Amino acid sequence: MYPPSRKDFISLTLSDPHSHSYNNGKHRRQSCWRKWKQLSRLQRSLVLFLLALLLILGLLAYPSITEQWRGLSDREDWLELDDRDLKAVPPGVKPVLGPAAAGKPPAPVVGPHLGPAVGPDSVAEPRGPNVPILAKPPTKKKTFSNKRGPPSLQKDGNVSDPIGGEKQEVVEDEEGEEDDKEKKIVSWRGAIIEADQATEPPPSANEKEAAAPPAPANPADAVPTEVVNGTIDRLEAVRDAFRHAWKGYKNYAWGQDELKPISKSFGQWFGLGLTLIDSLDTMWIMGLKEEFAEAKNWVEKELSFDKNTDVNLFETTIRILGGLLSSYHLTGDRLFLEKAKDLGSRLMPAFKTPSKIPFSDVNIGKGIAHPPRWTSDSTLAEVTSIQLEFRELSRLTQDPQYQEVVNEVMKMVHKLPGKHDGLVPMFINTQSGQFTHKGVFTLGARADSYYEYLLKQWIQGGKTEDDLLEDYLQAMEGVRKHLVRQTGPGRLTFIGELSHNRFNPKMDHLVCFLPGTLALGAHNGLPGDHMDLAVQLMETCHQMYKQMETGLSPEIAHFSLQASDGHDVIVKPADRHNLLRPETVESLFYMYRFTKDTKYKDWGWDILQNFNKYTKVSGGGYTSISNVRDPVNPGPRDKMESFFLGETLKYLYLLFSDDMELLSLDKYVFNTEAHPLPIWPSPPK
Ligand code: DMJ
Repeated sequence: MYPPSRKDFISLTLSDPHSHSYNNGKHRRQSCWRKWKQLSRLQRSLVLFLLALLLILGLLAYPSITEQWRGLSDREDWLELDDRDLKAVPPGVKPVLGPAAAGKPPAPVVGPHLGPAVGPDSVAEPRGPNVPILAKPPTKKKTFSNKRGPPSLQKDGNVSDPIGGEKQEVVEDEEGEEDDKEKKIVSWRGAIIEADQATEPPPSANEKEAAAPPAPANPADAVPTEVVNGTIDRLEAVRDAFRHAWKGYKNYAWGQDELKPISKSFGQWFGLGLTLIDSLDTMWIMGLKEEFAEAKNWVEKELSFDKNTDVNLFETTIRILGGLLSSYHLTGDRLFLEKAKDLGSRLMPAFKTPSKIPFSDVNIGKGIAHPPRWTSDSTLAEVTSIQLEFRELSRLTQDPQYQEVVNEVMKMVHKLPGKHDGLVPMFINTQSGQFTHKGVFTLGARADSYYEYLLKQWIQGGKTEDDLLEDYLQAMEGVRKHLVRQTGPGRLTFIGELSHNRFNPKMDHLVCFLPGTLALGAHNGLPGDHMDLAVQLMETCHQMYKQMETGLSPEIAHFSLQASDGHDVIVKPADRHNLLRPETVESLFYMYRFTKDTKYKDWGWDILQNFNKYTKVSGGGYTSISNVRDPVNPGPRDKMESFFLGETLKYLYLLFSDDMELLSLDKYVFNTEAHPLPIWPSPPK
């Protein structure tokens, strides 16, 4: 005998009729069967009919029950998806820069990115009618409060408890609002961007993971926004960034050299309104008329060069003289030319040296120039990157003195011994006129714009000055021969440095001007392989951003030469800062103009977003940061360099514009501070 394993089992097992052991269940089943046998045939048929009827009714009711059940489980899936998506959304608004960094409560943030005002309680609506907003889930989740575990484990008590239940509803509603905020996200080229991602806070520690760019929740949302909206939104995003930067400058540093956006104060360098003048032509190009008018008014009423102040010849030339000349060309307003003339004449004493190689500093009030206190050397890039501006000043004023002094410098450098296949040392002595500190060759700090201005002077002058072209071509050959290498892991092409015949795989972010310059040369008829190198270097500069946790480049990158090394880009602790520099976006602009490859726009767009994410300061302004490897605490440095407005944002704007006639590269040449100057008309033959 096999006893039933469970007492409530409907057993069909026949028991052993000979068994005498006591079994109550068996006994009951036997008496049921006996009773069934005692029923008449009619009674048995009736019972069977009723059972069959019950079965049919049960089957008919099944779909609606399962439907209800499926509905419930679907929504639960939905909620899970919702949670996942929320994790993927970049962190919300929790300002840490600005007042918050100083332990003060965060002020509402003005979001320049996709809407006018974004704060903890407001979310910017994306511009344009067609910006896709991800489908919004139902906000009330209280029907499914079991997502939070059994009622007994819920903080606010059992949901069936009317008091606890009410409390629960309030909590759920608040969360619904939270969800609303978080789900206002737009998709842009496959990346999901929170509508107010343009706000400055880096993510908090536990949000770090969420800061990684998420995959779109819905493939339909991966449609590139550019296709949907056209380029206008990107242009507007740059304008917004400019307005935000300008707001900080206007509120806390008006008429001063540089904004300190965290402390809401300013820093002085020359005391000449550096940021204001550096920004003039950017505002004009962006069509920011009101801002331009206010700034012009300041130039007219407040700007005076009759000041007992020491200025750096190079910086003052490229930022202020260049800014004034460019503003004159764009507006036709002679105010700017008069100011440029005044400044140019005050800089001239710098050239009164035994060698005619200018001193680095000049007191524009007293008319006295001098080298830095510790040396009589000048930096090579500084004395060879003032030519575009001085030459143009001569052309405009019909006064040859400016052109003569800078041409003399170029002639001397052209003839000077000590170059290495066209590569130049970093210093030149103002007494002897000779190179000093020989043996170190770089395309980074102290030498960079020497190479840039060889090509650009040649273009400015109508491609007639052969010495400039010769020096440029020779130098690019020297670069190829001595400084170009590829990384081991990812075969990235980079430009290293040479120090007494030892190669150092180190590249300043400053070197990222080179892809743009090489492309400009190729566009002007120089060898096609210059363009090939430009394409490769552009990729590397892009990777210098992409491989960082903040998506922003360090000031200096080192590169791995061994294939076994894990990473292409290595950043030393002292080099992790980012000063909002323009060189990469500058090159992206040239590359897009000459190739029309939209990936360059996309790379620039990523950079703008990361500037917005990690360097934007509430209350106005952007700040340089100390650590591009730490998205949680990038370390705001409390300084907005004037070139962020003069160059970085201008190049981003021009990159996103498809108007090739907006500062056509066949009509203008940009100085090294992004101030466009006209290419001279060819002399009549
Ligand atoms: C600018 O002032 C100029 O572009 C200069 O040639 C290099 N340094 C800064 C920007 O990084």
